[in-house]
Formats: sequence, C-alpha cells, structure tokens
Amino acid sequence: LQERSIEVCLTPALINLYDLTGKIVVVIDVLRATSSICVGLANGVKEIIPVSKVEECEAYRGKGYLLSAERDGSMVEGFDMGNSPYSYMGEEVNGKSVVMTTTNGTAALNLAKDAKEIIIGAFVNLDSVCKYLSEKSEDVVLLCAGWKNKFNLEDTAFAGAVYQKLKTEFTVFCDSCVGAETLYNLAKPNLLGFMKHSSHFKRLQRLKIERDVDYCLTPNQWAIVPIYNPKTGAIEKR
Ligand code: 3SL
Repeated sequence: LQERSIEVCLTPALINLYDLTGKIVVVIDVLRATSSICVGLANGVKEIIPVSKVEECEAYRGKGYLLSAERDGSMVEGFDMGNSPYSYMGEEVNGKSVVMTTTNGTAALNLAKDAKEIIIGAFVNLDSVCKYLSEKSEDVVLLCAGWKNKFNLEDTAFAGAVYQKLKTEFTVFCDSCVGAETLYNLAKPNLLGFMKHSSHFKRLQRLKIERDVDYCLTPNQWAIVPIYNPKTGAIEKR
C-alpha cells in the first residue's frame, strides 16, 4: 500500500513551506467563506468564482453574475450580497453564478493553485470531505485561511477534526496536525461555547451575526464536496 502524508498549514503565511505539487489541498475558512460556498452549491448556485480583490469582483458587474463581497465581516457597500450562509440559500441565488471575494477565504483559495486538486472544507460538510479524502490516494494539505495571515481557532479546530477522522490512513510527520487535533478535542464537547473565545466570533458578534456562527459550526448539514478548478476559475460541486 502506498504511504501518504497529511499536513496542516496553520496560516496562509506559512504556505510557502509546503510543496503542494500532486497533493489535494483542503481550503478551510469555517467562519464563514467555505461554509457559505458549501451552502450555496448545495442550494442550487451554479458556480462560485472566488477572486482575491474587491476590484476583481467589481469587474464582473453588469455581466449576469451575482456579486458577493465581504471585508472585515461586513458586506462591501454596493454589492449584491455579503458572506452570510443565509444569503446563499434563497431563490435569488438558484441557478446563478456568484463572484465572491472575502477577507481571507478567497485569498487562501488562490494560494492553493499549484495543488493537484483543491477542495472546500467546513464543519457543514465535514464527513463528505473526509470520505472524499479517504477514497483518494494523494497526499493532503489542510490549509487554514486564518485571519489576515494569523492563526485562528475555528479553522484549526476543523483541520483537527479532519485529521482525527483520517489519521490512521496516513503517515503522520506533522506537529500542526497533532496540535490541531488537541485543539479540536478541547472544542468538541461544546464547539459554539469554545469558539466564543475566538476573535472572529467577537467580530461577528459586534456585527450581530452570531446566528451565522451557530450555523457554520453545525456539522454535516450538506453532503457535498465543492471543488475549485483554478483553470476555469470556478468552484463547482462534485
Ligand atoms: O475571511 C473570510 O474569508 C470570511 O469568511 C470572513 S467573514 O466571516 O465573512 O467575516
């Protein structure tokens, strides 16, 4: 049996330390970008085009796309929608192509473009991500989007959850995996309560959107694995 590795990259600032060639990268931005991507594609969004900058999103205006732009938790003024999972559920998104830019998640997707495959992970699709990785034979890098290049609790805890489910299938040589799992074990009995310690919870609380956090921390709501193809520029569901 071919041995394969699993690693956790704790922040985008560390990505240059990882060789992504031939590997599957799971991009993780639990609060809220990768959760919203899962929700949208599970609810009839045709495709999501992630772009790093607000100006890139703006360039799609008037061409039949829905424009989703978030910075520092808030919707950027003048755009169609922000980054709430609840705005990715209604009739208005059904069958639409959405161009999305977020503070951290879409930039992290862009950093993963040298990988063999890029998939989208969040608690809302935890088991589907694990099943997908389990059925493949590639090495895996779990890339936490963090907050402005810094470590965050929620993405690391999710990486720990994936690692915990899969570790017996991999050769492990990565302390970040062990650290992430330790954090997940601490958080698991009360994910929402634990995440109240996170800076992003406090940020979203100030914006009065705690219900988004609750939603994004509820595991396995959607049996879906969104896949990002940097060649087409789109995320679609498998
Ligand atoms: O950073 C991101 O990509 C966003 O998910 C942040 S927020 O939850 O929309 O504020």
